[in-house]
Amino acid sequence: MALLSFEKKYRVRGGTLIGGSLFDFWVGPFYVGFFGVTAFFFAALGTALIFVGAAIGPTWNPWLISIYPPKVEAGLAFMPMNEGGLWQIITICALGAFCSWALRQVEICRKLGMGLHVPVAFSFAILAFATLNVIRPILMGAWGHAFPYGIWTHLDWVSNVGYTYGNFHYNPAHMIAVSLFFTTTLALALHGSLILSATNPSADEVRTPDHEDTYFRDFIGYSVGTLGIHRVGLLLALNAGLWSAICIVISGTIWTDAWVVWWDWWLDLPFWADL
Ligand code: 07D
Ligand code: U10
Repeated sequence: MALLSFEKKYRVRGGTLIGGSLFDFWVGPFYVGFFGVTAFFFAALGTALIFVGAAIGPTWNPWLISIYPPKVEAGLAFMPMNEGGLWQIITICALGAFCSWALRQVEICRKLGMGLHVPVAFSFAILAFATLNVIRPILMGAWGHAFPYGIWTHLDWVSNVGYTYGNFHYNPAHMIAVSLFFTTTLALALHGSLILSATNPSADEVRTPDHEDTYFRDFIGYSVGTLGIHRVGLLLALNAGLWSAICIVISGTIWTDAWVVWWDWWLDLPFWADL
């Protein structure tokens, strides 16, 4: 069905989570919905507040503008605007916008009678963000442990936090997360190239999924299948985000030493501990 006639068929009321048919309409190509309105509100307010922070100073250089969280000494208190309060409200706006975005995805899925895989997947990104700037700071007792909103300063934060625990490469959950990120790109490259090679054959006929299956059976002795590769991809990608969240939430909460020390359990194994 052509896109425009399909849109006519599915652009009907219903499937909303809240507010009935209040915002149940489209503007141009976009579905609006209650959560479209809240997403726009939070995103606009958050962005405007970043400009307020930039105006307070000391720079308009986009690489160096930074909105800092409160100092560690302030603990978990609400702070005045220029002492981290701005950062606190922007964080609320960010989470408000991300959650609205996920719920808007849910409403669109419901309208189309589709599974909720996209909003579930996006929720893992939200979880990673919330872990960094809400869950871990609360567990450590101060908003000052969160990262600042600035291009350069958030990189400094990653570097500082990384070296606080010696060499972050020794964090076992970081190892798993990094491996999952790399494997995700491997799987996507395999899948993208396989599909393109099957649909752009040098001969004039497009190849079938049987060709795709057979390619991998010939090559590595196994094909996960056309539906399966998408399950593999989603599983890899979601775990990349999940293990990222795990690697940072355990740093400074249940593990405060250098990460290389964690590996002492290996040296202490009975096979060679007494040798
Ligand atoms: C957090 C993003 C959520 C996004 C959302 C949506 C908008 C709007 C606008 C659309 C999770 C946002 C939307 C803003 C957009 C429009 C128009 C996703 C998130 C909700 N590291 N490291 C990671 C590697 C080192 C350190 C993660 C590699 C050093 C610390 C990942 C290397 C030291 C932290 C990763 C390496 C160190 C991390 C990040 C190599 C520093 C974290 C991905 C090759 C000296 C962070 C949860 C992520 C983390 C993290 C990879 C090296 C420290 C696995 C490949 C050794 C302190 N590192 N790292 O989290 O786990 O995605 O965060 O050297 O906190 Mg590391
Ligand atoms: C995609 C897709 C799609 C599908 C798909 C897939 C992308 C449309 C249709 C594919 C996806 C998957 C299968 C799942 C996802 C994959 C990943 C997430 C990537 C990670 C993958 C792995 C970790 C697995 C890696 C496994 C490998 C590399 C297999 C290793 C195999 C070998 C080393 C054997 C290679 C074979 C050779 C060299 C020749 C064949 C002969 C033999 C095996 C017999 C033994 C050899 C002899 C008798 C000859 C003498 C020996 C010699 C010369 C040396 C051999 C050397 C060796 C190293 C063995 O989009 O949707 O669905 O499925």
